[in-house]
Amino acid sequence: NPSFTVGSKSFTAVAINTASKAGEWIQSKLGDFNSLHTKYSSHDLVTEVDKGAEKMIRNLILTHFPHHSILGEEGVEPGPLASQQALEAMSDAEYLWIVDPLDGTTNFVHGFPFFSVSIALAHKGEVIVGVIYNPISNELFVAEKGKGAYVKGKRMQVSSEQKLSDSLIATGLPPDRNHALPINLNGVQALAPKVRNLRIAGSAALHMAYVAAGRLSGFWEIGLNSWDMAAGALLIMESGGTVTDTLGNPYSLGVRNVLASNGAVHEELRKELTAANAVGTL
Ligand code: 2AM
Ligand code: CA
Ligand code: CA
Ligand code: CA
Repeated sequence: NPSFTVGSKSFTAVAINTASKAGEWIQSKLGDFNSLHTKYSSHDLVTEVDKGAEKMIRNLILTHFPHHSILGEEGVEPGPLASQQALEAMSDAEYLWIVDPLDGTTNFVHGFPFFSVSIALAHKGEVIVGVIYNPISNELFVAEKGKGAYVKGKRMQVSSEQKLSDSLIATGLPPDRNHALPINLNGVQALAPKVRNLRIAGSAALHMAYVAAGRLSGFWEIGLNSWDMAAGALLIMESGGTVTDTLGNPYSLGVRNVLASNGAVHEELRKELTAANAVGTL
């Protein structure tokens, strides 16, 4: 079993402290930032706040653990190939921090208050700590492998819905308009009439934290990256839920097309996505 500390320093305490500091800074910049750039297209935004938050997070982590590796969204060239290559290049690291400094940039830019900081720590490729912080609701979601998951100090458990027709399910609309988006829209079209309702709120990490907290019964999305999911996946598994890819293979850091649920509706969701040609091929 990996330890959660080096000397007296707790990995989890550093993850919590770092996510909180970055989140408070991001919140202070809401409606007060200048530079806005697009990465691939007008759908894919990045701001000085994304970059500043990542810098802050890197510095804080490296202050405590100078020999650890860090994979952060803003340190990687845009596009699916570069992000897969960056993950592979770092897969040898014993301790790898996986960071999305601001998940939900589009929401942040528009002042829609649903975004988060996501920080995970993997030991030899397995996520052992996951923290997601929503500065607007002041909710901190924390999981340690084998030790459960908590929001604001309260133990979380996934929802109890047994059928899709009783379930609130979330997804995302990926910015890749040519490939990932049409695949995901197949799923939206097929599932919308079958679930209680769908939510598309714009932060994959927060959607996953909500599955862990039992506020959503499931979530799927095509074309995500490791930093969107690493913390959320551990939160869900430690809350009693199930995380796979859209084909049903177990979660790992390399998963791009994710299916997460309370477990009970997992198979029903997977079948619907398969029937709708919405599992993706990335
Ligand atoms: P971001 O805000 O950190 O960029 C919404 O569907 C989700 O898609 C968000 O979690 C968003 O993360 C993510 N996302 C944004 N750009 C993306 C891209 N180019 N490829 C895949 N996912 C992306
Ligand atoms: Ca982004
Ligand atoms: Ca993200
Ligand atoms: Ca981001």
